[in-house]
Amino acid sequence: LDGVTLLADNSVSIKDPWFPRHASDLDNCNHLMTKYEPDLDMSHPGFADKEYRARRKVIAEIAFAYKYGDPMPNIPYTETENETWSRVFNTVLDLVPKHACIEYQRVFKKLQEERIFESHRIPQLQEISDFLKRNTGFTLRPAAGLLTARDFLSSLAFRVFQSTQYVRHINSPYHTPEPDCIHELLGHMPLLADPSFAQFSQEIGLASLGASDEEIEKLSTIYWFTIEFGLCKEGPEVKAYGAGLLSAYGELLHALSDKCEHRPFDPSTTALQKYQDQEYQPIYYVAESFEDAKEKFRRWVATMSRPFEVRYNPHTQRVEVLDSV
Ligand code: NLE
Ligand code: FE2
Repeated sequence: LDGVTLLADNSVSIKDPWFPRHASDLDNCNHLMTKYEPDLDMSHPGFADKEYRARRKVIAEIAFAYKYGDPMPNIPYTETENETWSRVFNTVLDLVPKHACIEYQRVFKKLQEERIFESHRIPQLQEISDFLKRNTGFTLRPAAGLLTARDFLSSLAFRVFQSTQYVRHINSPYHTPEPDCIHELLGHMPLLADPSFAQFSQEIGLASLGASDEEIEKLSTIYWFTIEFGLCKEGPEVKAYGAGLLSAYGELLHALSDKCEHRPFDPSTTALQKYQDQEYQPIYYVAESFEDAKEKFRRWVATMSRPFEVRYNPHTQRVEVLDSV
C-alpha cells in the first residue's frame, strides 16, 4: 500500500457520486432499464401473452421486495417454465464439450454431480448462491429485470451477482435479447464458481465504483465483450466463455463460425467498440486466457481518472476507499 492512506468513511468529497460501501447498500442498486419489458416492447415474444406478463410481474415484485440478508426467494416454477429450461439445457449439454472453455465445463460437471443442474427443473437461486459461496465467495441477489450498468457493475465489487428469476417465453427458447434466469444460470453461474474468472468479474465491479458516466460506458462495453460475449484461446482452438453465448446456442455457433470477426481482446480498443443487443454480434474479442485478460484489464484501469482507489474487505463486506497520492 505504498503511497496510499486509508480515508475515514465520510471523507470523500460530496462531489463524488454515491456508490455502495457495504453489501447491504446494494438494496439501493436495483434501478431497471425498461427497454425490453414485455409490457413496452412490441417485439417481445411475451407482448401479446397476458398470462406471461402477469407471471413476470409477480416475480419482479418478489425481487423488488428483497433486502440484504433475506433468504433467496423460492419460485415454484410452472411446467411450461421447466420445459423451456429443459430445451435450452439439452442444447447446452450437446454443445458444451466442443465449444465451451475448459473452466466452464469443469464447473458444469460439478453442478451436475451435486444435482443442482438437472434437465427437468430450474434450479433455485438459493442452491446456486450456496454453491458459489462454497467455491469463490460469490453470492446472488434477485433482480427484477435488466439493471442499469452502474447498479449491476457495482454489485460485482462485493462478489454479488444480481440475477433475474423470471423465465424467457416458451416461444423463443434459444435466444432472448434480455437476461432471464436461464441465461443467468447456464451462462453466468458456472464461471462465477471459477476463482480466476470470479476475480476478473470483481475487478470490473471495483473499477466501476465512483467512475464517471463515460467510464461506466467503457466498463460496461468491456463487460459486454468479455463476461457476456467473450471468446478465449485454448491451444490452437477458440472457445466460448461469454454467458450470452453459452445460454444461446444459435449465437454460440455463429460466434465460432466464419460469419463474424474475431479480434484480440485489448481493453483500450475493446472499451470503445460500439455494440447492440438485438442481433448476433458481428465482432467478438478473443482473450489469451482469463489471467491475461485480467492483467491487461488491470493495466488499463490504472489509466482511469478516479482520484482514489478502492479495496474490498471480505470480512466486513465493506469497500474501503483509499486516497491515491
Ligand atoms: N442472448 C442471450 C440468451 O438468449 O440467453 C441473453 C443475453 C443477455 C445479455
Ligand atoms: Fe448476462
